[in-house]
Amino acid sequence: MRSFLKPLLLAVAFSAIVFTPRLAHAHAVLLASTPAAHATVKGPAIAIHLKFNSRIDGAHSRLYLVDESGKVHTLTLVPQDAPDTLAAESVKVGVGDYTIRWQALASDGHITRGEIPFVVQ
Ligand SMILES: [Cu+2]
Repeated sequence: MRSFLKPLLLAVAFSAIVFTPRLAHAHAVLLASTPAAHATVKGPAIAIHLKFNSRIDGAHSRLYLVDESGKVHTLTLVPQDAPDTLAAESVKVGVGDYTIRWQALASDGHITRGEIPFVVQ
C-alpha cells in the first residue's frame, strides 16, 4: 500500500465512526400515533396524527389508509402542527380493520415506512 493512502483511509474510517450514528439517528422513527397501533377506536370520524423522532418533510411524505378489502386510500395531509409530525384530514370510515401506511422523508434525506393497524368499532 502506498504510504500516502494510510492517513486517508484512517480519516475515512474515523469519519464513518463519528458521523454514522448521527445520520442513523435522524431517520424518521415513529414515536406515537393516533390511532395507536392495535388500538380500537370509535368511528365514523377518525383523526390521524403521527409523531416522529425527527423533523419530517411534509411535502415529501405520504399517509395512506388501507381498508379491510386491501384497498389503499390516499389521505389528505394537513399542515404540520410541529416539524416532527404528520397528520391527515379526518376521514369517515365504517366498522372494520384498517391500517395506516406511512412514508416519511426525514431531514437527513432518508425515507422510512411503517404500518399502524387499528380497529374501528
Ligand atoms: Cu437516514
